[in-house]
Amino acid sequence: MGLVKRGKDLWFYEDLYTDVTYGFKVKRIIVPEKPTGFQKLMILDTERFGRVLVLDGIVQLTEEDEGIYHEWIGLWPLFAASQTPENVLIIGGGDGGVAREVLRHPGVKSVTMAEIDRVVVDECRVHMPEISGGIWTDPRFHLIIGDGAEVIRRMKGQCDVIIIDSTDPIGPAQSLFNTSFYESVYAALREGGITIHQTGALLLQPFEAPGSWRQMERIFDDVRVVQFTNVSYMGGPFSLTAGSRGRHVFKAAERNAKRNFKAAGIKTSWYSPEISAVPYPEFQRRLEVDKYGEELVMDFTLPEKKKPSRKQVEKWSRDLCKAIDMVAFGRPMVSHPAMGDGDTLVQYIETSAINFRRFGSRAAANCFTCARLPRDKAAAFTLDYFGAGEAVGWHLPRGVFSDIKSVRKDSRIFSLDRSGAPAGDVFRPRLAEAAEVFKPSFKLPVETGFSPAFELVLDIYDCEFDRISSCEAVAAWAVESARLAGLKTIGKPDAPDFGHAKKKTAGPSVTQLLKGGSNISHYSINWLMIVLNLVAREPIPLRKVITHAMDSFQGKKAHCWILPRGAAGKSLKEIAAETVLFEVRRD
Ligand code: AG3
Repeated sequence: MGLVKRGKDLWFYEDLYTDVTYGFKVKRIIVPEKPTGFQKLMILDTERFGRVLVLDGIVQLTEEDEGIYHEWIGLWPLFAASQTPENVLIIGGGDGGVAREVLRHPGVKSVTMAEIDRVVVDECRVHMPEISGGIWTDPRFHLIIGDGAEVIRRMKGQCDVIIIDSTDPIGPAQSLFNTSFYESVYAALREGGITIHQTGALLLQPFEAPGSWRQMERIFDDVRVVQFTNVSYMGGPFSLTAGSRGRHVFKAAERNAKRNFKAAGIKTSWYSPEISAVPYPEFQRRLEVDKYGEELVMDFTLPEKKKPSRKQVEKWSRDLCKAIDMVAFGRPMVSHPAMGDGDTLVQYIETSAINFRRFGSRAAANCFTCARLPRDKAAAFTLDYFGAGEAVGWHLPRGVFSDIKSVRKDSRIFSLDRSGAPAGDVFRPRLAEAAEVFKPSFKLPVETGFSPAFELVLDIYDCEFDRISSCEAVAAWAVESARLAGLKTIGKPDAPDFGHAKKKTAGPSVTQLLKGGSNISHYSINWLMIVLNLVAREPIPLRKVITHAMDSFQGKKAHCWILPRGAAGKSLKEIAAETVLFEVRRD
């Protein structure tokens, strides 16, 4: 909405969300909105908040309450560390507020600020000089105009504290929210060092802090969220996500803070080591829960002459949601109401989807969650519901950011008993090279007659935000992908927005129903990845389909599983031997 006239008055309304906003009365436009080459900048003067810096329609700071944010993000990491923080790196922070706070610490010897946008630095210095205060004449302060993601690569092991004072992960700051950036932050820290990153409003951007937490937890030795509240970042509890190099750094954080704050002898208005910055328990729970993607894939024998009807499968999908405590999104889709051989039912759930199909007397069901999955409950409920006989389960770690060897170790293939628990031996998929799988001599299980269908499970990492965040783009990709695969589509791709545009879910989902199969994909805009499942009864050109998906989303790495589906009369060992896992890189 931006600037809006209300009667005689001019108002500003923030543009961060599409369904909620807040506004304030504008006294004067100090810098009318203008492009900087990276983003749009505007500075306003307001009655209530003083001057306000707005980037791309989002409030970055107000003179009235900037101290709250700058003290917490600037001072929390300085005081939490056990060593004196001598070298500090700030990524972003062009207004100078963080540098101002950091330089108050008497032990700090050097502060480098890497800001990509010179216009932010210049305009704030002219129109809001109090924000940066005396930093410009402080010999300890160094400014680099450049991409923080590049600057940091040159600073191996040099920094005690790295503060990432970025905009939200849309626009120029996107490259600061992915795994390779966090890896370079870790590499730039000294042992015992701390990094901290602004990660959004916990309630209104519910996937942002968990998304960063999840990536950071795989790289840093410990991670924690610091919660504070100010007025100008709409939505109440706001998050800073901190990571440490060294396992025991945060365990001593509170104790260190009290001691170090006292020793530093500085006066603060908003930060205090006595104030608990621990997130509310519900937010902590979400951080823990949203860390994992898991999929349970089940093939089981149906009781003789029992072919479940569409109604029965629909009820299974609804009741399974209840059993695993997930909310169903929208209504189930079916490729054919008769639910004959290979026909598919897909039900989106709050974090991904569940689906069912049948091949003769074998049923094939998947339960996928981008959150912790109560696996045994899902299996027990399903096997009991359908009165299943002999059953095979694959338990796959999805979107876990691990190396391919750990992914293999965590991909389990087992027999399932009615309690839902694995019974007997547990197998792992066969690890293959992409080159082997992409050779014409490689045969899919449908080509050898091993099984009536196969499933390609694909996790694509490090995709480009713009390519994965639009429903239209992902829908177009799904159609093109089916065409390349030579698979017949049924109807149009279903790519609903269950709220990702309003930041209520982590990303869009798309389902393209196919004759005898389906392509069900989910796009996580915080993890910058696509997780896709393609089931088909016909062979497909694997290399073409996989590289097309990676090219379409500019993904850099993919983990791919191929699973035989619906195989009857095969031993668990044979099924495991037909299950292949491989990695594809696109450099
Ligand atoms: N940088 C963080 C602004 C975050 C706004 N986002 C939001 N309200 N969700 C501010 C720069 C101040 N130095």
